[in-house]
Amino acid sequence: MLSSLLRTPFATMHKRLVDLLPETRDRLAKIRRGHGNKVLGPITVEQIIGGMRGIKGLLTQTSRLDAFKGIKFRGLSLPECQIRLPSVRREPIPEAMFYLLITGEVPSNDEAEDLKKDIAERAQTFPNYVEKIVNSLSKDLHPMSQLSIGVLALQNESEFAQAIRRGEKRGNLWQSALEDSLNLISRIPKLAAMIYVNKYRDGKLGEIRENADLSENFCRMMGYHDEKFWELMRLYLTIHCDHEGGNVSAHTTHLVGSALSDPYLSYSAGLNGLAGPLHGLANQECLRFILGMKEAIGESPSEIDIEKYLKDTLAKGFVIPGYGHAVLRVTDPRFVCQMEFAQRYMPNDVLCKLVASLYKVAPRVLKDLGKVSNPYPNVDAHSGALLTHFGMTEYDFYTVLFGVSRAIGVCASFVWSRALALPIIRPASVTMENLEEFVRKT
Ligand code: AMX
Repeated sequence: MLSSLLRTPFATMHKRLVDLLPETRDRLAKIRRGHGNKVLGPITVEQIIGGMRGIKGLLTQTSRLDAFKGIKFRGLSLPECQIRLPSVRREPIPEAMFYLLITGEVPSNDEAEDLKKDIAERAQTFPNYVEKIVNSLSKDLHPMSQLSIGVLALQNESEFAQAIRRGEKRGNLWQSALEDSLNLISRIPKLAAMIYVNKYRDGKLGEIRENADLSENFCRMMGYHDEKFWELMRLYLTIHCDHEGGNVSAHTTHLVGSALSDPYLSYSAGLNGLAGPLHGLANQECLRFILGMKEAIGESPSEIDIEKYLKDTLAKGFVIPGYGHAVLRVTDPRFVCQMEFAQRYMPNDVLCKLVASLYKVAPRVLKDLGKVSNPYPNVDAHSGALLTHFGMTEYDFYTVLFGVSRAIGVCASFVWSRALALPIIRPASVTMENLEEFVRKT
């Protein structure tokens, strides 16, 4: 069975995973056997009502989010990833990130290159029937709805679903999960590019190159030929790929996958969560907000003008998009990376300067509200200004870019969830009467 799935191009990553499996399974079994009944933390009534904030209830191998240090991918911070992962210029190629998330190891250039070729090759084979479905969708349909439909349509290709049908042992399901994951990660850029050219261009896809990385090919398909834009997309695809297990898109994918739904069914569900304005959709809202601010108070407003604009926005009952986070309590390192990118490549860009000016004022205004847990910018506060610089102004498409990236992280987690044979997720819930009874007794 294993040999039939050992395709030469990604044999290194696959073989490494095969090596890592017994020891990782053993580590988990030891924890479970020896310490399964130990208590990791209490659960408060507030956490039950308040979106389970801070409850540790998920096992996620690929990344961990620290409230003060930000995201670490397999123990590596973003700047460490930028230094250590194979890149074209400075930003890591997305394939290297997937290798890291899957194996926990930094790939050599050759290993990253193998995976890059495999992904480019898989991208060439896109099912015709899915193309027809996507091309038949109304241009008015939000790009995220189109993306979710497209991923769902790809499900017909699922090797995982076939493995389930033929009664494959649970312990072997990671193999077809990896196969589906590689296909999904390879094909989702084309799906996204089709949505882009159908909705905003003439419907014609650019050609992809066998020796190009996922970022370059994605940009080419959408009709972007500026190498700096490819580099921005590398940054974009790397920083958005994973944010531990509890965020809505990762959590949903994991939850649906725990029912042994295949990666396509699971990620289509995850995308629907990503499309929410408090999660991934915030990136389109951020650019709308910056443009609105520019229109209202000009290109280089004073701090007093910005403060007034923010206060007016809040008074109307709107949030400041791109600010705040459920876990982070500092400026998101993913925002910092993007600010550095702007300073390096486009120091005089008007929108990027506005983003920087907003950063000087918004934390103070949000702090003054007295209720905001984190008044600092998150990943979404900057990306729209960078994309607009290169001509990608269609902000209702931005969450699709997030969706292309997030596939990398959630698929790596999906593979590990099946490799560790994690069970179906089924937490318990309480009624309001249960809570009232509990508080009466305590
Ligand atoms: N502007 C205005 N008010 C904000 C705010 C913001 N940026 N961030 C938080 N608040 C408010 C909340 O609405 C809440 O008000 P309420 O008590 O009247 O309902 C209060 O502050 C406390 O919320 P919190 O504990 O600070 O945040 P949270 O963990 O409940 O929610 C988040 C986190 C991200 C949803 C929230 O900060 C927010 O709505 N931010 C703006 C939208 C955004 O940028 N989302 C993207 C997040 C990153 C991502 O997933 N892509």
